[in-house]
Amino acid sequence: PRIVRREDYAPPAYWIDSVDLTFDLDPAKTRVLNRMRVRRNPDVPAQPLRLDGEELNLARVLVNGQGTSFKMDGGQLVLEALPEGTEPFELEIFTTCCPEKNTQLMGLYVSQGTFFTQCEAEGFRRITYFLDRPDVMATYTVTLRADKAKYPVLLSNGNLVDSGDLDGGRHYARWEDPHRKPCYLFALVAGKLVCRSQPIISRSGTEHLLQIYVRQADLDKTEHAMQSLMAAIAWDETRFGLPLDLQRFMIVATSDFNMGAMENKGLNIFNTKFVLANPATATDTDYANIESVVAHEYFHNWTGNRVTCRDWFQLSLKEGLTVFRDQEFSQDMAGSPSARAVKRIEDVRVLRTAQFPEDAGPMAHPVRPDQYAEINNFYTVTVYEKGAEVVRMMQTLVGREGFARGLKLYFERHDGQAVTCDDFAQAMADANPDSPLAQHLEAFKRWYAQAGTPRVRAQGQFDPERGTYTLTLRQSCPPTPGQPTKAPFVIPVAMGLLDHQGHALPGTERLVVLHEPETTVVFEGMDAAPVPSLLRGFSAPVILEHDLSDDELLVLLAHDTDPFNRWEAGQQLALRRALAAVRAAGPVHEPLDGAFLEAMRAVLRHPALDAAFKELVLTLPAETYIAEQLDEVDPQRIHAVREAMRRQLAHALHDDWVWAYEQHKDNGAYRPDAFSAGRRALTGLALHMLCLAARDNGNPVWPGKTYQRFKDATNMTDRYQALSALVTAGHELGQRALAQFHDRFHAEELVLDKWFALQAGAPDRDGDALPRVQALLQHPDFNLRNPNRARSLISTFCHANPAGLHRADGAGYAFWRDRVLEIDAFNPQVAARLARALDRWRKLAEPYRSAARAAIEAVAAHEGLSTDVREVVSRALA
Ligand code: HT7
Ligand code: ZN
Repeated sequence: PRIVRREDYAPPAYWIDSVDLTFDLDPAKTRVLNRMRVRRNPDVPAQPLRLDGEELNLARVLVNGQGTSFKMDGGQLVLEALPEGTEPFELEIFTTCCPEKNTQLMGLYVSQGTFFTQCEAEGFRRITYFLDRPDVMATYTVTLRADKAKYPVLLSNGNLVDSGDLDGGRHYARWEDPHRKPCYLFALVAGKLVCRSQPIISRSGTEHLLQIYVRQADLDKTEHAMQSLMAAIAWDETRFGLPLDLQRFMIVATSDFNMGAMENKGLNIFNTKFVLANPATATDTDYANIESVVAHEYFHNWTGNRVTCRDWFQLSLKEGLTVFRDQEFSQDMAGSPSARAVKRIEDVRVLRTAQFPEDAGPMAHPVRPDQYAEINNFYTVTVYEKGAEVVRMMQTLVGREGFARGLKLYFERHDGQAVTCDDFAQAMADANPDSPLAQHLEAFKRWYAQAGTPRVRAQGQFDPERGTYTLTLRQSCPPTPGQPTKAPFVIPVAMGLLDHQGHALPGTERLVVLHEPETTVVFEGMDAAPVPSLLRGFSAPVILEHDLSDDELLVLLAHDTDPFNRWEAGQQLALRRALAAVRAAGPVHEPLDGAFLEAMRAVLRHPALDAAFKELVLTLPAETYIAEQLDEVDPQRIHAVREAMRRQLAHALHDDWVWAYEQHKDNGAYRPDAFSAGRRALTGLALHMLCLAARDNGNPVWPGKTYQRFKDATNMTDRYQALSALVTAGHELGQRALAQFHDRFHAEELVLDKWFALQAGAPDRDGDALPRVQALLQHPDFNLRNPNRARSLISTFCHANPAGLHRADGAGYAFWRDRVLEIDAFNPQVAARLARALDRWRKLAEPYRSAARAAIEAVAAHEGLSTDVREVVSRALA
């Protein structure tokens, strides 16, 4: 396949200044008339105009109203006989396409009788011939014509300027978007939808209309998304002085969507999962996700739309920055310092369980990749989450105010432009000339260029005679594909020192900026060896290695003023025990010791800690995270060890779990705020533990109580937690509850997704997970073509049930192989994400390794594989 390289970037040979599109919408044959004003780019040598197109039927091409010659070359429409000079000319292209056969969900497609578009990254070329690249920006006028009864609502970007009836029961609407935009931000929607409308007045006094369009039956689930949107608008004005620049801002929800949501200018299109919520159908996690995704897409209006990417290698310019902004927003919304820390811990958990493995595997790539075969494969946790960490480090290095100053300068310089990650970093540095960022800018930008997770090794030395504590920090970074050696990174290490009683030592808090392979920091006036608290708040996306003793970690867990490091100390203690038990020979015994269990009890019973924080501390590191620490991975052994640890926690802390449940179970009328959500999370964990303990001792009391709570619940969080506790513990009441849950919610698509996901992720017992999932594939409610449903069953099993997937008989891998091939035939993007589930196959112990390799090779050998899946499996095998 053709490899696209960053170094080959060249400006376009033509500019498209304006686009006038007319759509005659018909699911079987939609006609698209595209009239563009085009001009040669005087800075580029004269050459033919090559327009991208995919799965289009071309009917007519006119230049300034006259027929013209053209040729086709690898899907591109090539026009050679164009007017000389740099005067604009009119290019008119008439094509048709077939939205109802568009199973890839890229371009124009139909979902449940409604037309939707998805153009990022390269979907616009499936709608019309175009210069489908983000640095070509135009103004758009769009006329939509369709049957009025079937498609009463006709939407596109910008402002509605005209509408009316046509002959034959048809009608039309014309939209004008005054903002120049790249074609990936184009959108249209046409169908039977209703909307929640909300007029608002901004801080500067301008009026705007906010609208959320959904199916009639979903209208009562739009309030939270609207509240989130209003909060996001207010936040961006307050924190960064960025106002809403549109009269009308619309969100539309669809059940069929490849990703989470899309920031089309003024017409965001969302996966229903990130819009719809009411207390009966959505969990606290759903509520939190909606808040952050609604905000994320809204924030793109500035970071992505007003200033966009020059080319797709710069994707993190908009995605890393916008994820950082949505993380900050959610922290601010959470309120208390403790709730902010909980959000930070959750974000770091995602980074460490998903991005660190990516950075250590065959798909490792820099935040700004150097090459790709299929850009859709690079909407990754590296570009998004590690990209956000890079932006966060900039804020750490220039301070919060300095960061706002940098953003202001970025918009002053680049509003309306398509730019690069260098432009962003330069604006940040120029706005903060005395900062460590400006001082080390070129070295700092290695975060964009070098893949791999750096390691920082910390060693402390106390000298009782001099009363000094010397801390040495050394960095290194392992090789990644195509990058055998790495230059030093700029790593901000936030830190402080404690004494062994847990008191913070005054004057020891600082930000150490490591920019060389090794740095030494000396602390004077020390009476005794201190306990270092390093990388506070996870101030850099690195792996910290240290030789703190268990006792020192226990001090940090009990006393650190930095809540992130308190949680981290608990995770380190658990990880040490998990790794020791995994590495030990023979059957798994009890991996946890009294000191660890007492420390966990102390956290659980702590009078001043928030419930949400306790839930995080008492949740053991994930199996995939444990696996990442090992050179050779036996997934069954890791599962057995983690399960043994969970059971020990369940038994040893039994009375404490009962206490935690009783203390936190009553929360009044449902509100999705961080405080009550934390209480529900801890209640849920307590029920999981109590059902697990009951499994061993055969006592029916807690399963019975859990089942009762499942039935009596007044919100989905409590109901789902209870159901999950029963199913995860493998209790027979779980089956009864699953059936009742299905009966009650069979008409709610998003709730059924939870029903499938819960069963797909339930622990494997004697190899029962795979047959369970195979049976669910045959369930009448299963639909492989719907991405949410396919992900809820298949991706949950392949990505989040390691013991179910990694079977000694290789049947899990055969299942993966068959599903990847089956899905690839109609939706390569979804298939390629599923294909990533075996990225780390090389680390597997035998017999898993050989069986996994055979399955990947079988996929690679398949004829007609998409570019998407081909890129993933060939990198895996390289
Ligand atoms: N910017 C959006 C990316 C996106 C996307 C990319 C490829 C294929 C389908 C897609 N849907 C949405 C999402 C975001 O980051 O906001
Ligand atoms: Zn985004």
